[in-house]
Amino acid sequence: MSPRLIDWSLALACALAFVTGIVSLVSGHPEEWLIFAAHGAAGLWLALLLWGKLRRVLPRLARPRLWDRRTVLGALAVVIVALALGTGIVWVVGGTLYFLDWGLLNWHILLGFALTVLIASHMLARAKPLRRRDVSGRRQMLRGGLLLGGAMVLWPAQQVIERVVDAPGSHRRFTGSREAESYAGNAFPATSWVADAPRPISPTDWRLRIDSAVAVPRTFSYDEMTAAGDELVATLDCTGGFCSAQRWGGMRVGRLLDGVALMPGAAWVSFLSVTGYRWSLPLEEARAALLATHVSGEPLSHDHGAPLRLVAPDRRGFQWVKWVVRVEVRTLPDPGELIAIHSSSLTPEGRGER
Ligand SMILES: Nc1nc2c(c(=O)[nH]1)N[C@H]1C(S)=C(S)[C@@H](COP(=O)(O)O)O[C@H]1N2
Ligand SMILES: [Mo]
Repeated sequence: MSPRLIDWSLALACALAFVTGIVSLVSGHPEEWLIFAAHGAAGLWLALLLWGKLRRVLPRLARPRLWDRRTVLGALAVVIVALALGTGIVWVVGGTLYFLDWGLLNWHILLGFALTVLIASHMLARAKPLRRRDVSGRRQMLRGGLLLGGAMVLWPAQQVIERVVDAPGSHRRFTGSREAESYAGNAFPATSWVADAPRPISPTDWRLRIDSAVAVPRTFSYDEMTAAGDELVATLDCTGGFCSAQRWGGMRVGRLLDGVALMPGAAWVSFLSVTGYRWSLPLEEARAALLATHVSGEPLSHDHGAPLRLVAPDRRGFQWVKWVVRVEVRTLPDPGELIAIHSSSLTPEGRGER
């Protein structure tokens, strides 16, 4: 393959890995498995292409006298690609590694962002346009096609081999997450999206308020929430890489909404934490979700969001708002929630100061 074709294929593979990686963070429904498969295949494609690229640039990299600023950028990109691929591969084969308190998947996500920025700037500094002869010639097209086809065959092959040899990584969920402490009450890991760490909330003083697009705002006490006695089996699946199936207990959001009169146009339901963290669901999906006070028979612990947390089946863990104090019925979606989940740990409540 011509150097230019390799470079443009690398950029395309990286773009594909980046886009599927971002989409995978908000994918939790089993029907969305293809996103995760495409992400895996994009990574394998990147790995195959990288090998071709390295064969070309290694001689130059080995002689520092030939380096210029762009070489340094390129070398850095190679190191980051290797780390991004490496963290993904080690995760898939079942490895565990913590560095500076962060697990493999969190590093993988960070490296993916860094890589995309680097490749984009490397392409701006160094990329040359594709010429007709870069994309013609049977041998060259065959090789390019083989690499792409190879990646698409390697992905399922790797899944099968892993299962046959029962590799430690083969028990992943389709999202890549590893099962932890299912149906064992509060024993599963607790985590925050950024660093939310509010003070414990006393259930006796606590009230849930439901307002906005409702005729008359209303509050619910902890006892009213538990008295509903609704149950839902659902799997919490954190993008950090663990998942846990539980029998959640509390009140169905549908039951909660039936307790107020919705205004015409009500279409979204937003769940707000005492820290300012919030996430919303379309009305119909929200009705089927649960506001949980209990997990597999135990009252929720503080770390898991007591007195009340959202259980949103087939949504990723970061959408399962903890320490819920308010439900806002909305007529429009809430783009601000994307900022709120990143800034909530800066509020006095999020830092546990109030
Ligand atoms: N208020 C609030 N809710 C939150 C978070 C947070 O940081 N603040 N983290 C989310 C993330 S990223 C996950 S994976 C789950 C984790 O729930 P757990 O701690 O019970 O395992 O809670 C979600 N709910
Ligand atoms: Mo998470």
